[in-house]
Amino acid sequence: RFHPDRKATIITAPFSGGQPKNGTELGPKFILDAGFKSQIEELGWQVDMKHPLEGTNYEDLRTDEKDQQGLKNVGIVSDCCHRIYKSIKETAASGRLPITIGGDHSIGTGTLAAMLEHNPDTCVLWIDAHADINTPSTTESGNLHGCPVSFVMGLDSESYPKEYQWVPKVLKPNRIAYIGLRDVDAGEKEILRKYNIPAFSMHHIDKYGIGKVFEMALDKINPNREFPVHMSYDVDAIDPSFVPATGTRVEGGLSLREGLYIAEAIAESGLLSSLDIVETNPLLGESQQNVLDTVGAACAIGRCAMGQTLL
Ligand code: 5AB
Ligand code: MN
Ligand code: MN
Ligand code: MN
Repeated sequence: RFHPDRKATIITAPFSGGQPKNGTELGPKFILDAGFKSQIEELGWQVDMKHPLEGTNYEDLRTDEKDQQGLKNVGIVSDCCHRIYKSIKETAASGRLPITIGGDHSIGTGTLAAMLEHNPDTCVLWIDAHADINTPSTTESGNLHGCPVSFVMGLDSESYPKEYQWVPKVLKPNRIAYIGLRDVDAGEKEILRKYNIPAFSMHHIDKYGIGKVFEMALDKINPNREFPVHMSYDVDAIDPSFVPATGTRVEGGLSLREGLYIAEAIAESGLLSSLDIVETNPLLGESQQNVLDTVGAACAIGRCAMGQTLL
């Protein structure tokens, strides 16, 4: 419904500065080498590409040191997010659907900021084993891929480093829902409870089934099915037996079918306005097959979200 003329832009985000493992920056290359662009074109989309991080050397700058506040790599994460933000804003303004392929999930700050400024009614489905809503005060790891949601929500904003001052505080707690959660930090649980943020964990999926959970999530944030939806898909939502090559694996995740169902259901709704596919790390995984499985699942998420299985 939101993109009847089927124009999309793939935005590459080869970035690993939001977490400590090498390889996440290779996600976009592997996903593109697997044929992702032509797979989306075969579904009838006109697809172009943008590479907003071209010319940066973030990997050389990434460190494991925490700053005084306990955060890692604030400078490069903020710079990266700002580039992604500008690129997505331009893309959305030109009437195209941005598909951002990561890269680690810290880039979510850039995507959310751009899509919510583009249309403040945008609501967000965050598909993840993790809630990624730590603030600079609650994060224990200091890894900013665990914090992207809090910055755009402006939670605990007095604690934000100056590098993040550009981030618009545009996301309301009643406009985001989670699906797939199973590893949520104590501080994050407090935030989810305090702001009454709809969060569907693996427990809910077992209890109600994925079809019902998807509807329940949309009922919370988009009851009349009238607002555009940004779907931020962390591949670690899916069980590591299907998606092994990712940096923060958590057992007991979505089956591959459940994971793809979510993407199919958002396509079916016609509400998708932008998509992130993040946290593929081709250097992890024990075998070549592990990497192929993970890259294959990342591509399949994209195809399903763009309408592959609609009849
Ligand atoms: B991901 C953890 N909550 O803050 C933290 O992969 C994990 O983007 C964050 O979902 C995982 O470091 C971030 C323990
Ligand atoms: Mn995750
Ligand atoms: Mn994540
Ligand atoms: Mn992860």
